[in-house]
Formats: sequence, C-alpha cells, structure tokens
Amino acid sequence: MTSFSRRQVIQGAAAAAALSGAVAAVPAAAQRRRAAAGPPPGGDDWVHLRCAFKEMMLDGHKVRLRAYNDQIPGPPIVTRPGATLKIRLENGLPPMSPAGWNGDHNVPHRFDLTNLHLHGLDIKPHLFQPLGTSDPLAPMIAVETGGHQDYVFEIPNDHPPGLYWYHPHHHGSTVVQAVTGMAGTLIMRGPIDDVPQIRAARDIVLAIQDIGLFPSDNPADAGKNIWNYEPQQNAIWQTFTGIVTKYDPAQGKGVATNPPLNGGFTTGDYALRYYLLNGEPFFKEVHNPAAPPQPTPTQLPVQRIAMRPGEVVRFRMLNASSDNLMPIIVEDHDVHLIALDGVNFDSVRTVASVPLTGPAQMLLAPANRTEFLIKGNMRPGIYRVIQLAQNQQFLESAEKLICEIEIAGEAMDMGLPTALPPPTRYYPLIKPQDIERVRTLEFGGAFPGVANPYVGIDFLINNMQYQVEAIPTVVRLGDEEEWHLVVSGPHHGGTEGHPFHIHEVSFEVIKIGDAVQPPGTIMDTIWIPKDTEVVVRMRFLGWPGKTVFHCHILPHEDTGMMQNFLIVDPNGGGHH
Ligand SMILES: [Cu+2]
Repeated sequence: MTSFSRRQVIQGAAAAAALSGAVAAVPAAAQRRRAAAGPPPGGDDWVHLRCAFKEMMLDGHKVRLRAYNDQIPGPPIVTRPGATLKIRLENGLPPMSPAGWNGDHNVPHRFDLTNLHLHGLDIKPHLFQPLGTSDPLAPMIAVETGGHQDYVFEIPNDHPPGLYWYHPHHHGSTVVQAVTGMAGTLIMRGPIDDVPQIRAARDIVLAIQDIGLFPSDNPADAGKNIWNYEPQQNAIWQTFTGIVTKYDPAQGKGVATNPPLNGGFTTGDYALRYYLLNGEPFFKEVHNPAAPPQPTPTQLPVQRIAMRPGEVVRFRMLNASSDNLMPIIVEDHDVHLIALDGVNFDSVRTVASVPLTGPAQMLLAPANRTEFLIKGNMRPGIYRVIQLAQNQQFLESAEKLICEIEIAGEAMDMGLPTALPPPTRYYPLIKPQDIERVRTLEFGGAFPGVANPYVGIDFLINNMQYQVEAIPTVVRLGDEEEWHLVVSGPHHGGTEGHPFHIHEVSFEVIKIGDAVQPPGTIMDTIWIPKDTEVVVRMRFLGWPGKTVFHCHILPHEDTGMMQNFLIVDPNGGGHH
C-alpha cells in the first residue's frame, strides 16, 4: 500500500500504475503496439510475485497482513492475446506447523501453503500438479515457505480483452490469504482498447478488497496491540458467542479454548473488517455481540475521482472481497456497461440513472468485474458511488460509500461507442439444440455441521464436500453443456445465496430465476440468489485437464463448497 492521503484524487491507469509499481508482462514498447499479433519478445518477460507478511498501519491500527510484492492490492499484471505469460510465484510466508490438523482438507489448515489462480482467464488448468495435468489423482499445487512455482501460459489469440484478477487458491488457506491482502488485477489488452471512444477515455481500475482482523494471539505480539488473521489450527471463532472453540473428538463438540483466544477461523464475521478501494480503507465493520449478523458499520472518508462535465471515463470495478455481494449505483449517472467478467458485449448496454434507493445498476458478486463508461454530468458537483445495503447473506451488508466523482472544470463532449468488437471466442452463442448434456448443481449446507464438525457448519455442492481426489463431473473437450445452478430451500441448507465460479471457461448466463438475460451475457462468476435457479451454457473449448468449480464466498469454498471436474479430450491428447 502506498502512502495515499485522504481525498486522494484518482488519476487513471498511468498514474495508478506508477503508484503501485505495475508489473508488465508485456514490455512497454509492445504495449504501445497493442494491435500487434504474436507473443512479446523473449527475454526478461517473467512476472515475479512474492507473497509475504506485511506490517503496516491501517486506519490507526497496527496490522500484519499478507501481500504480493509488499503491495495491497498486488501489482497489476498486464498481458494480451497471443502472449506467453510467465509468472514465478515465490512463497515468503512464515512456516506454520501442521500439528493438530486432522488431515481433513475441508478443515482450514496450513496457512503457509500457497499457489496462484488467474481468475477468469481461458488458459491451461493450473491448480493441480503438474500444470495442465489430466491425472484424476493429481494433488493441488502447494508452494512451501521458501519455495517457488513457475507458471507458463499461452494466451489464446482470441482471448477476450478486459479485467481479470489473480489470487491464491490452495484449498484450506485461500480465504485466510485473500482476506488479508493477497489479490491483484490482471488486464488483458486487446481490440476493445482500440475503439476510438474507449481509447480516448481515462482508464480507472477500482479494486475492492476486504480485510478480516482479530487482535493477535501470537505471544510474540504481546503488548504490541497488533491485529492480524492468523488462526491457530482448529480454532473457530463462534460468531454468536464471540468465543473461540476447538473441536474435541472425544467429547464430539467444540470446546472453549483455555486460555481464551481472541481470534479463530471464521466463515464471515470478524472482530474487525475493513473494505479497501485500491488499497485505501473506505468502510469499517466491527463485530456486534448484541446482533452478530449485523456488524456495526462505520463509513470512512473516501477517495475522490476528478472528472469534467461531459468527459467520458472508463471504469473497471473488481469485487475481490471474500464474501460481500455488492449492488452498485453511480449517483445521477447512466452506466454504459461494456463488459462483465472481462468479456465485452457486442454493443454498449446503457443502464439508466436510478434513485439512490435502488434498484442497483450493477450487481457484483465476489469475484465479479464490471467495466463501464461514465459520461460526466453537465452539472458540476460531487456524485457518489455507492454499494446499496443488502441482506441476501448470513451477514447483513450495510450501505457503503465507495468513492466520489467530483465533476468540475470546463465542459467537454466526449463520445460513447456505438459498436464494440465482438469477443469471437464465445461466438456463435450456444444454441439449445446443440446442448449435449444438462447438469444440475445444488448449493446447500447444514448448520450445525455434520460432515464438518471441526468447522461446525457444512457447505455442500450436491450434498458433497470437496474431495481433492474425487472427480464427480467429467466433460468432453468441444462439448456444449447447460448447467442449472440451484440454491434451494432451507431444507437443503439454502439459507443464503452463493456465487458460482468455474475455471477454464466462461459461460453465457441464460436465466436468473424467471428473468431471461440478454444474449451474449458472458461471465465466469454468477450470484445464485436463495430459492433460485440460474441457467448457464458453456463450451469446453480450451484445454483438457483436472480443474474445479466452486462457490466464490471464500470461507464456503475453503470448507467444502467446491468440486473437481475433468475435461477430457475425446480424440486423446493435444490442445486448443
Ligand atoms: Cu457459498
């Protein structure tokens, strides 16, 4: 995190990159030649990411977080279709003893192990060892303290250009690492950047993260008043009592830790949680003992983005938070949507200005991205970018002011694009008669937990917890499938919505409940509201291999709401 002052004015991509030390996988010269085909010149084109603890001040609190290259969010990675993207991930986190872990991968453990997921990219499967493996029994890549992993990806020539992101994905340590800072943006350059009205617009990335904290239980921190999220093995923060328990197999129940611990693993409610915009806190929540599902909210001062009347600015918003669903409004402005989850539409979709009471203009589940143009209101003033309050999750989410747009200065009249270059990789869209298979996935759970007594709550897909060596789903390369994603009633544990995310492919969203979506709504993560069925269609067109789909509420994922699937090549071997 850089030393931003309050009311810092966000300038746009160039300034943001300079501030945060952007890592460009494509050399600067190649970036200027955006339209050029083929991979970047060889040589010094490795992106280096090193994760480690980071001590810093956050809103007056001394905190110990986890960061890539000492930056929160991590350094932006820039690449483009046709490139070879090479990333070396180094693990500088301190070791954590596995002592006391019962060996169940759905019990959070080994917060020192890490790996890397490039979220939303259509690239070789990269969660299991070795990279791209089709071995059903392949283990997950787990980089130990002091170790490293090299990732080399061929980006397809027709890869959609847009906003993607990266974060750790080792089962059992994902949320602890991500909710203490480990996430960064990845920008795929491409044809959309050459649309004249888009090229003329400043490009401003709005990366939103959450940071979960407890007072440190580390004896070495005694008297230092440090906040962190470093739960001991099997220590579970009990939201409703505010005490920390460890499961005792002999008694068959969780027992209060003695001496009491301040913090433990949590499925969402922290003693203290911050929301960050590009690394700066804008909102705080404090655990509320009187009503745990309603943390006590505090709005903090926000950053301000300067625009001129009639100026068109390109915004790219990432919800990198671990579990917060974000309905978004830009006050007194039409939102000209150009892309969701990195895949642009074939024309601009304008969402008219709405009252601040809603309904929202955009809905970002955890992991979603929206890319949109805003044309500055001709009336100078301060306009708010707001996350509306929502109660679609166990924890209620209060209304949050994320940032402000200050419109001032001489008026301009910048244009909006009419047509956009179609993302050819996903066209033609899948026709109903071409669907080879229909599958149903049900997201549910149980409280108190039966399958996962150590955690005390079950998160299940089709009544299964994650098993690293199981392959419940096998699909064929080239096939087109329709998946029905269901969060059903309370009798199946469907008490809150869940965001579905699948690796390797993006899907077209056909229906959310009864609401038919516009053709060409391509996403990689979709919010499934409770008591609702979402229908998506996808084509497995990239690589064979072992990979996963899961709920992108990270504590749900880490405790079991994930499944492997295998993409097999019916013609045996080969790729593309
Ligand atoms: Cu979930």
